[in-house]
Amino acid sequence: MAREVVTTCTRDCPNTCGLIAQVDQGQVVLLGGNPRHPLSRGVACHKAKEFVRRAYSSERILTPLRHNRKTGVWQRITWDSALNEIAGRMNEVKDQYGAEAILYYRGFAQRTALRLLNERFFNLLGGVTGTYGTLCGGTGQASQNLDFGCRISHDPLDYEHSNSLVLWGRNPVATNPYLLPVIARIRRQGGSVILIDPVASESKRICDVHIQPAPGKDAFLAMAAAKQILALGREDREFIESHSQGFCHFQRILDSFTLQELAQACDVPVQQIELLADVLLEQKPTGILLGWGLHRWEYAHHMIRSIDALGALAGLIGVKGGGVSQGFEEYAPYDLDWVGDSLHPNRRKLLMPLIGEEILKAQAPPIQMIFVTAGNPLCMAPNSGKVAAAFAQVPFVVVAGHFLDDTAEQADIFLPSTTFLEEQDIVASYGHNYVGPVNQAIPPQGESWSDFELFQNLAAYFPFGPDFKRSIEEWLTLLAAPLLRQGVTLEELWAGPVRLPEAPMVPYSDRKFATPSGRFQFMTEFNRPSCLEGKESYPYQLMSVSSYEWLCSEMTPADQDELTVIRIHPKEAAKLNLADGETVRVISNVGATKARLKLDSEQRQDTIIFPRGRWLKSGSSANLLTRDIVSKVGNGASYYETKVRIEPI
Ligand SMILES: Nc1nc2c(c(=O)[nH]1)N[C@H]1C(S)=C(S)[C@@H](COP(=O)(O)OP(=O)(O)OC[C@H]3O[C@@H](n4cnc5c(=O)[nH]c(N)nc54)[C@H](O)[C@@H]3O)O[C@H]1N2
Ligand SMILES: Nc1nc2c(c(=O)[nH]1)N[C@H]1C(S)=C(S)[C@@H](COP(=O)(O)OP(=O)(O)OC[C@H]3O[C@@H](n4cnc5c(=O)[nH]c(N)nc54)[C@H](O)[C@@H]3O)O[C@H]1N2
Ligand code: SF4
Ligand SMILES: [Mo]
Repeated sequence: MAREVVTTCTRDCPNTCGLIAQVDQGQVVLLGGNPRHPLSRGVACHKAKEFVRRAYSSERILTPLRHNRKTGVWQRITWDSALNEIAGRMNEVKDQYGAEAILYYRGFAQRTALRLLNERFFNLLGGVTGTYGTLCGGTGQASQNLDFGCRISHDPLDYEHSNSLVLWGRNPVATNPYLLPVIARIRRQGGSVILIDPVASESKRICDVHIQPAPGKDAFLAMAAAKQILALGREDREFIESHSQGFCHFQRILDSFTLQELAQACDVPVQQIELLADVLLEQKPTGILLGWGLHRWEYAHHMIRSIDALGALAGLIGVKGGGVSQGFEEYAPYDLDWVGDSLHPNRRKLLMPLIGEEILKAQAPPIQMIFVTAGNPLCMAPNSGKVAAAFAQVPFVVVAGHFLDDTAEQADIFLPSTTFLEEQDIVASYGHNYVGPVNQAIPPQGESWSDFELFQNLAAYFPFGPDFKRSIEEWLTLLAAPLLRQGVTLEELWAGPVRLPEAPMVPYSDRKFATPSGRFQFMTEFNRPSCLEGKESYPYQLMSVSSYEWLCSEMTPADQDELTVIRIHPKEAAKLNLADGETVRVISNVGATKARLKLDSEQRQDTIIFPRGRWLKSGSSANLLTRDIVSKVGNGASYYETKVRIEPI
């Protein structure tokens, strides 16, 4: 008889599904959805099944390893000798260069409560160098903070009140399945679901209309729809006059363009702009959902702020079933004092989107040691070539993970990590308002340790060891204290998903905004970004989007034998004399890589769609091409500001 363990998917995914692991004779035989989770409602995605395969993969590394980076020889070692060597090197580096010569790089792969203690370890060790900025969602948050004071998204359960939906740069079929029943319900009831995406993504087939703007030009599209609403005299005057600030400046920006000019700038027919405005006006309330694709532009804030402004004009702010929503703060429920950042308020931080460059140029002290958990920056940070060069020059690298991926291959010491199936913890979400239990379904595989166990045991080598030595239950009681104060118990948290008691269903329904004026803030400035690269040599915008099949770079070494399948419009392929299935070289001003071509007449002619995540060692990796530049607002990685050309091999 299989045993059922209630748990939660902790992977880097906004869905954070409630899961049930069926365990038979100590093995997970099925990982399915928990019917008691109000959003995932018993459904888990195809990647959950894949995750079980990953957890049991014969290629997963289950013992600590030492690596001779010169000869390439890997050697199995004990945890004792691994920790001894790491602690010794930490002390040496600290004594010789100071703690800032150690860089702690925390990736995004797991965002559970106990992961906060990883940071605590490094704060107790001394003010090591950390990171700031993000490869993921910070740009959107920072941009929306400018308009709303504090970004708060509608509870996804609130979309039950929406009569229409706009998916603006979001691909729920691949990345966010809890939206699928919402979309189906709206359409069943005759409402429209509009996809706005330069890429014809997997979500196109579940939407009524696909608006396919030129990449990175959504600000013009949002402004065009706003202009149309104003031309019809249908803007929400009451909201504008009583609850907003800066509207006249925004209107001045709109006045500097004609509707035709805006339509041309985003390359969307006027008729589709009229349709968008019509849906916002006639199918109220419309939920506007921003995805993460929008963040990866240098001027992403223009796009996001224009969309916020459009939502405000259309009367969607603070309204049931409406709103302009994006993400949630997955660490909001916890007491962040335990991270210990205040111990070293002035410690050095490197800008994550420029991590290669930042490591290379770090001086006084130069980086002597890097410790990576839950990340694969060599593959996933922009400009992989530079990141690899930076790691190569650092004398001592420790990587904790599951497989020998690109980053692990640069390690001197590799530490085997558990998967969430092997851990006890809790996890909040960046895609909704539920905290879920992570209950241990199976014992740690091989000699793998959770990050918690790793840092607790490593702490024992230092004077602050006793501080760390508390049980999981004790730590969670401390970390989740704000939740417990709101009446939630740890027992409840471990039994199933718990909604954050204070999270609003409909933010800003009281029309209060944490902006300096207390009002919604319209965008008041718009400087048109110029195109940085020559059109002729690199004619295609590289859209290095999420893959439907896999999550970030979480694949196995065996998956690296194939080339990434990239999509291009057949007319462009014909111009270049390239055939479907052909192997090509993709070249940017940063680097080059190989890929397999697939012709797709639904794509724009000025884009190449290149799913991110395949490793460098496959010779077919998106970030060998991406430029390392940082967004103007929010310190985000502007991956999509990359142009490429392709050639036959
Ligand atoms: N299957 C799968 N699921 C995943 C992931 C994965 O790798 N694979 N990754 C996870 C992670 S880390 C995250 S952050 C989320 C991301 O979740 P999503 O935001 O849904 O996914 P993305 O692929 O990042 O971007 C969504 C869409 O934005 C579009 N886009 C890009 N630029 C523009 C633009 O200028 N304008 C408009 N309108 N659209 C644009 C892209 O073409 C893409 O189709 O998904 C998570 N879930
Ligand atoms: N070109 C391009 N690149 C992108 C993006 C893009 O749109 N285009 N999007 C970006 C986005 S949204 C994101 S979030 C980042 C993700 O970037 P990263 O977080 O760097 O990449 P992942 O692939 O999630 O890293 C997974 C690694 O974490 C390890 N791991 C998993 N769980 C654990 C654990 O519990 N403990 C430890 N120690 N290790 C663990 C896995 O074994 C694996 O090595 O990539 C970004 N990269
Ligand atoms: S949708 Fe996301 S959270 Fe849900 S099972 Fe799949 S990967 Fe995990
Ligand atoms: Mo992400």
